[in-house]
Amino acid sequence: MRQKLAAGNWKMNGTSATLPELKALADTYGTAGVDVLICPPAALLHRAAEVIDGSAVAVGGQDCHADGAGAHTGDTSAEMLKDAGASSVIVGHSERRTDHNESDAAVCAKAETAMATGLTAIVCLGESLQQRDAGETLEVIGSQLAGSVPEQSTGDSLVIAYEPIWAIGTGKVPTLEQIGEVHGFLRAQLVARFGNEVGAAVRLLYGGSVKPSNATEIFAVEDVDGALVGGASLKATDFAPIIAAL
Ligand code: G2H
Repeated sequence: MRQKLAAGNWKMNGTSATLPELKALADTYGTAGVDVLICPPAALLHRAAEVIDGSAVAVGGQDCHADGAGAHTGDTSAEMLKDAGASSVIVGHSERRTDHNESDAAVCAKAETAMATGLTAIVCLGESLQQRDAGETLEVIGSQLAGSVPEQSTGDSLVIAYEPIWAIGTGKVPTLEQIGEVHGFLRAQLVARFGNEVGAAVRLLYGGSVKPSNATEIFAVEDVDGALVGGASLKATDFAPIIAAL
């Protein structure tokens, strides 16, 4: 039985003034059977970890470098995230793949380092609208999965987030059939590559314009084990009903 996961990605939003939203969430949430994770910007992580201390809410990073340490100005290592209190890190979000030209191999290297450091890697995948319209969705997703997910992945160290690029921050959401098709494909690919036990244990999140109003129907789709939520994770009053829908 896979534990449901509601993961919030604050992206480059939030300041110390946003931390009371996290406090409100931490004070309210500890639902049995549901993991709650917030990934604030790296500069806020330490303070966010203090805010959630003793609660059922966890914090994570939004990216890490593939190297353990070194001359990489502006980057953050997996060890630093862990030291600041993170349990997980998002890697390969489409905004990083686009803004920083991250390839599947680069994402895989980051995920490997995260796992070796003891963090759960939340590996993001997703097709563009052009690729969907061309009927290439499963081919693209299969290729990203093969290239971005490390060989040593386990049911605990790996989470996959399916985020169609055209649904991110746009208010557009795939049909439930489209979500189900991709999640079913991902599950089958994971089982084929890692075997039944690991393949069945990896959690598959849907991400892209998840809101309180659409969460219930999305979570009812087979093999959707939770969500990676952007905009609607910034306010406790938006994120709480999404958690409750799981
Ligand atoms: C997709 C998602 C969070 P939003 O990027 O990862 O953002 O929910 O704002 O579409």
